[in-house]
Amino acid sequence: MNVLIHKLMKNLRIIVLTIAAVMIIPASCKPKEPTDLAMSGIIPRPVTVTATGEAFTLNSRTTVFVDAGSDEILKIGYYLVDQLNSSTGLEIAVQEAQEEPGKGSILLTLSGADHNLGEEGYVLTVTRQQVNLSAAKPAGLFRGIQTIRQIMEKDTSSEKTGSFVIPSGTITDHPEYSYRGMMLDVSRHFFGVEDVKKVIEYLSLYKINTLHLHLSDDQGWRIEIKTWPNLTAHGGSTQVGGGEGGFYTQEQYSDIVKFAADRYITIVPEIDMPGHTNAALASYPELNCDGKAPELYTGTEVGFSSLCTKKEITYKFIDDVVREISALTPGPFFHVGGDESHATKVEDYIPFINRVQDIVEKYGKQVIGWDEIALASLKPNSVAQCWASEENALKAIAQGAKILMSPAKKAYIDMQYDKSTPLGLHWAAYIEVDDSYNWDPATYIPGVTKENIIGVEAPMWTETLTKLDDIEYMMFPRLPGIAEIGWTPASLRNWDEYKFRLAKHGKIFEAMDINYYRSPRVPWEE
Ligand code: NGO
Repeated sequence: MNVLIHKLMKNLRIIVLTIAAVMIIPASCKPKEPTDLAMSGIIPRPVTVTATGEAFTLNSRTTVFVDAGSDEILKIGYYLVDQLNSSTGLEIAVQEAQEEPGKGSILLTLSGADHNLGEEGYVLTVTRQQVNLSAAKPAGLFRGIQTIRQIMEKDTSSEKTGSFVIPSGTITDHPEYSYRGMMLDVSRHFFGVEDVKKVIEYLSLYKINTLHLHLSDDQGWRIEIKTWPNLTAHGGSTQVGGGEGGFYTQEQYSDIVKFAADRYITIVPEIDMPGHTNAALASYPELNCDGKAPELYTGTEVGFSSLCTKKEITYKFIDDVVREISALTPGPFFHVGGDESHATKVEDYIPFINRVQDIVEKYGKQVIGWDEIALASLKPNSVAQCWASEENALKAIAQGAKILMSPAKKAYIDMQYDKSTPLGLHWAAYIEVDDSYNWDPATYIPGVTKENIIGVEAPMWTETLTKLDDIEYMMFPRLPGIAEIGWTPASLRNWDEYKFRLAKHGKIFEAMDINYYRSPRVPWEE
C-alpha cells in the first residue's frame, strides 16, 4: 500500500513539475512587466480577475501557513506544498499559523472569507509580499489551489534559473452550478483503478467536482456485490469485442471514492436498469421473466435487455445492490439509469422506476436517472439527466424535479470531433471543440431555466474506447470547456476569447503526457 502511495505521489510530482515548467509565456505575447495575472489563461475563467502587474516569488524562505487546529486544512496545505516543491525544487514547509504570517508567506485560511463564496468559492490575493487564499469552506481552498497551479510561471524576468513567480492581483471566484461532472462508462470497456485515478487528477485541475461511474450495462457488471457474487464472477468477465473485462472489488471502489474525496470530487455510482442489464441477466437466470440466462454480450447494440419488472426477486436484487453500493458511497446521489428501456413496456417501466426510487430513498440517497425517468412519478429531489428528450426534461420540471444537462449534441464527449476522428461515435453529432463550448445550459431547452438546473455533465461512453489514451483524446480539449460552462457565468463566456486561453493549455497537456486532439480551431501556442 505504501509503495502504491509513494508511486502515486511520484506521478503527481512529475505532473506538477511539468505543468509549472511549461507555463512559460512565449516571447510573442510577453506579459507586462513582470507578469500579468489577466493573461494567465485560467480555465475555467474566474468571475473577477484584477491584475496589479507585479509578482510573488517563491524562494527558500517561502512558507505555507494554514489555520491552526484543523486536520482538513492542514492536509490541503500539504497538497499545496507538494505541488509547489515538486515544481520549484524548493523545500517549502507547511505550518499552522500561530500569528499573522509575514512577508514571503502563502496563507490558506477559512477566516474572514465572505460566506457568499459558498461551498467552492475562493478569493486569491497575490502581492509581491504574500499570497492569501481564503474561502468559506475547505473545498474552496482546494479549487483556489488549482488556480495557483495554472498561474504559476517560470520566472523569465530574472537571470536566476529555476525560480518561479505567481502574478499579482486579486481573483474572486465561485461556480455558477453546484454540479460539474464527467461520466465514465467502465462497462463497455473496463478501466482499472489507476486509469480512473488519472481521470480524477485531470478533472481536479479544471475544478470539476463529480465523477459519475457507469458501473453496469449489457456488456459488463463492474462492481463487486457481496450478496450476488456471480454479477462480477460471470457478468464482469468480458466487454465489448470480447476482451477479458474486469471489475472493482468493494475495497477498490472505496479507494476510488477516497481518492476522489481527497480532491473534493464526489463519485456518483450508476447501476443502469431496467434495460442495459444483459450482464446481470446472464449471471442470474432468476432475474429473467422466462428464468433462462442469456449469453454474455460483447456487441454494441442497445435496448434489447430488461430485468423482469414483475418478479419480486428483481426488487430484492435491486435492494441488495443499492444497499451495498450506497454504504460505500458518501455522496448524495445514486444513479439508476433508466435509459432506452425499449424491451420494457411503458406500463411496466413506470411502476418499476417508482419502486426503485423508494429503494434508493430508503438507503438515504437521491435519485438521478437518464431523462426517460420523467415518465414515472418523480420525487421532488430526483434529478433527470437530460441527454436526448426535451419533452422529458419539461415533464421532469413540471413534477418539481431538477435537471442535469448532458445534451448529446453538445456534451457527449464520446462523439467524434469530425468525420476523420479515428475514435468515437457520431449518432448525435460531430462535436468540434467550439461546438462543445458554444452552448448555455440555461437556454438550451426552451422552458428549462437556470433555476431548474443543478449543473452539467460530459458523458464518456466507451463502445470504441479501449485504453486511457483513447479517453484522453476524447476528453481533451473538450472537457476544460465543459468545466467552464459549469463554472463561469454565461456572460463571461465567449469562444473567441476562450480559444486563446485554451491554446495555452496545449503545453500543459503535452507536459502531462495527455494524448489530446490538436483541433485546427484552436490557435495552439508553440
Ligand atoms: C446513449 C445510450 C448509451 C450509449 C451512448 C453512446 C444514453 C443515455 N444511452 O446515451 O447506452 O452508450 O448513447 O453515445
